[in-house]
Amino acid sequence: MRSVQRVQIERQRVGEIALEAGLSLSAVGPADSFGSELEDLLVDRIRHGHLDGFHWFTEERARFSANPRNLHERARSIISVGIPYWMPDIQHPHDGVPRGRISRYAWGRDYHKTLKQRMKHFHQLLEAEIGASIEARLLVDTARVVDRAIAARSGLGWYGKNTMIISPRRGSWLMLGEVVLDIDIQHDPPMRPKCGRCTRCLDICPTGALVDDYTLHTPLCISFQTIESRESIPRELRHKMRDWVFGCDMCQDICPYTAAAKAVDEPSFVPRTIDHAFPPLHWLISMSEAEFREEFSGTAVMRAKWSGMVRNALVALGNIGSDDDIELLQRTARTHDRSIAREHAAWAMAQIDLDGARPALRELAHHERDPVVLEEIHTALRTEV
Ligand code: B12
Ligand code: SF4
Ligand code: SF4
Repeated sequence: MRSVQRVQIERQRVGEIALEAGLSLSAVGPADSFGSELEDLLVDRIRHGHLDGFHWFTEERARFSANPRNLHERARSIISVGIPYWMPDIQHPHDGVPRGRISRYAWGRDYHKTLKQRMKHFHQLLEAEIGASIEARLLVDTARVVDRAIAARSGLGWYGKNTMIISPRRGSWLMLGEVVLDIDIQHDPPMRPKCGRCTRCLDICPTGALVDDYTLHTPLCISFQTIESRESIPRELRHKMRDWVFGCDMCQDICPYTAAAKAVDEPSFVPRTIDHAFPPLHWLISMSEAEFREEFSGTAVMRAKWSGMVRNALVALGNIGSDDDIELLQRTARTHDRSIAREHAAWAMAQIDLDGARPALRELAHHERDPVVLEEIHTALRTEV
């Protein structure tokens, strides 16, 4: 097969082929540079500290990512694709077990793998359809492009004030990828944003991370703290994290468009067991690193790493736990081999019952050698009830 750029393929046929490959949402846009408008916006976000915590999100990267042709110089069209994942039937069990919450996109198989596999299949089907080879780049997440800007320009959906791409009848429950091609396909028109005067997502965000319409301050976002950060969770954010142990869906759950989303039957996003959606906190905290790998390998949860998930589960238990949980917390604070776990366990003990925890905290202070853990213990002991 020879590479051709001016092949004819009906826009509607592209959608049918995408569907056949398991990509139920697709829209076609140009591959042109977004130009200085997007560059300046991203640089402005960086300069205001809205992307603090991502050492890779430099001004150089921002400028590079505003032009998709930096990744594929002969690109002529970008097909923005999405897999929706709204499955309202999977619910929090009311079984008296203290459980955390994992955000919906991470319940099942790692979406990078699913999207890449289906996009590869899509590419093959497109080549078979037109009878020529197509030079393509298949992008999910890690490439230096702004997925949501591409999705918005191609008309896959529109930007909500929560910064999510919202698609008609799917809400924002969709994971995005891009197929960058060297062929011309008729473009779809962009959609107009439809938030109107609504500000529900900004109002409900427990940490105030949505600092303005369409503006997220990353260091305040629970998603950043639970997934990306390898540090201690800032003390002032811990109680705002509630029972979230991986990501956060609150600014999506509240959205009237996402609440009206059509349920999908998407096996790749179904959790292997209910514990992969609402994990028992004792289970997460007591897990060894090997058990964590065995349990979560192949899912997006691996991104937080074992010590991150233990840290997150300790914060969640501090927020929702009771006297029944003190024994586990004390044991973790005394014996866990990761200082970040001992630190957050000490915090959680004090959250549940500060006066009751004082003797145990004093005892811990006696044996602890790590300065950060000691600081956490002394802060708790200095606190008045
Ligand atoms: C870094 C990152 C994060 C960071 C920072 C998020 C952020 N807002 O930048 C953290 C870890 C916090 C995060 C969290 C989440 N993420 Co994330 N993340 C990314 C990643 C890798 C890069 C995002 C980026 O470039 N940000 C830079 C900022 C400046 O871009 P932006 O927010 O899109 O900014 C645009 C808008 O503000 C808009 N805009 C600005 N002003 C105005 C004004 C008007 C009028 C309009 C209309 C628009 C508008 O234009 C800007 C530029 O395009 C992308 C994948 C990728 N490679 O693109 C996934 C991605 C954005 N994440 C995704 C998801 C699912 C999530 C979470 C829902 C996960 C979860 N459940 O916890 C949360 C949602 C939090 C939120 N409300 O955004 C999906 C979003 C899918 C969708 N439907 O939109 C993506 C696209 C991954 C994917 N492959 O699907 N994420
Ligand atoms: S994901 Fe959670 S913390 Fe982050 S902006 Fe949305 S509601 Fe706020
Ligand atoms: S909650 Fe309201 S403001 Fe936020 S994204 Fe949805 S419609 Fe827009």
